[in-house]
Amino acid sequence: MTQINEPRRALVTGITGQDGSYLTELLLDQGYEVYGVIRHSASRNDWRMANFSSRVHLLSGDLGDSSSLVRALLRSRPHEVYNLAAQSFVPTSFEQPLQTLEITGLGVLRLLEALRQVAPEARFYQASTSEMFGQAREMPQNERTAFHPRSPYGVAKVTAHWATVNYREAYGLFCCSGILFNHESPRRGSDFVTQKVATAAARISRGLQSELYLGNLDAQRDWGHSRDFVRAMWLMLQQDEPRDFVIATGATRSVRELCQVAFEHVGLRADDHVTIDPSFVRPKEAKQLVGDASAARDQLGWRPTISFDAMIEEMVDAAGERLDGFSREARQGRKAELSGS
Ligand code: NAP
Ligand code: F7E
Repeated sequence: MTQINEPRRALVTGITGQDGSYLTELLLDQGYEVYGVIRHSASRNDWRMANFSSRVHLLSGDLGDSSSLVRALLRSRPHEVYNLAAQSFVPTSFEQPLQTLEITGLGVLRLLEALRQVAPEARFYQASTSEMFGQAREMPQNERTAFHPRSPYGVAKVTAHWATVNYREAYGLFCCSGILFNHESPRRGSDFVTQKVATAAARISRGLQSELYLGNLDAQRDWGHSRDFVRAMWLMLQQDEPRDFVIATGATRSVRELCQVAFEHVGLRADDHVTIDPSFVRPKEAKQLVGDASAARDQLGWRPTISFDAMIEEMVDAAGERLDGFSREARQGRKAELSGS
């Protein structure tokens, strides 16, 4: 039972990822006690948690292991559960379709079943995705648009999405699915196209490389900022009734335009450096995705605040700062070696 003045507790899976880190910062700012599920890793993978790692409780767990999920729920006794964990890179889902379905799809069913059994009062957020629309039947896509996933990742997320809807309808759990379009930040993983382009622009401007190899330059995405999008996750769990929302900016840009913005920011021309490499072209993909987030605007009062250009420029600057930091460290290391200290 919740005591007066007892802090709200949130359990976050995927806390080491991009969204997990921004969401945790938001929850801590709101006074939550935050528990994060982390899986074992041979080498440390906690750089995104640098701002808050001493302020959260970390619990060992994996979406492949039901017993660890039950334990995490029993130990955290959460009021809110945010499921952000997934194998989230689309090309890997073509190479490892079964593992992707196991974690990104069935893993969610494991967590929902654990929730139903040991924490049925907790509110649950599922990280659904615009990749479920895939070959979209209409533009823009909203909460009623039919799904037609174009990748094993999309298929796994559709499984998870319907499992979330089913646990809401069948058991009356407070389960919400946020259908989020692409969102990025300086904390984006290095293989996603925005981070790949931002890092290359920063490296090329410093003379560290000369070419950037990409796949489909004509693909169009609706790109927002992770910091804006995690706010929508939290808002969904504060409503009186659970329901699903599309979260998007409503504007699309092509990969080609992304390159132009990033390279212009460092005084270069993208055309002089970008080369197409067919190995980065996917077997099948969603060519254009654009979201209609009017339900989120009307019911949650949610709006994106960071523009595409500002976000890409922030990413290029952050990539540059990381590079300069590395070279400063390397110089200091070499100096220390030479002086024998
Ligand atoms: P991300 O950076 O790839 O983070 C994924 C997180 O999942 C990491 O913390 C990872 O842990 C964890 N994870 C992977 N496999 C796991 C497993 N078997 N058990 C437990 N944890 C596991 O993803 P993101 O960009 O923050 O996205 C967050 C969620 O939103 C994901 O579910 C993604 O599919 C979904 N989504 C993302 C976008 C987007 O544009 N960013 C759009 C729509 C939906 P490690 O650090 O140990 O690898
Ligand atoms: O690709 C094209 C590529 O890998 C974006 C994940 O967070 O958002 C993300 O999935 C576009 C695609 O993201 C390269 O073909 C061209 O059209 O950054 P991405 P994604 O596949 O859209 C959704 C909403 C999620 O849910 C996912 O978890 O860029 N593209 N050339 C390239 N993409 C990559 N990665 N690398 C290239 O060289």
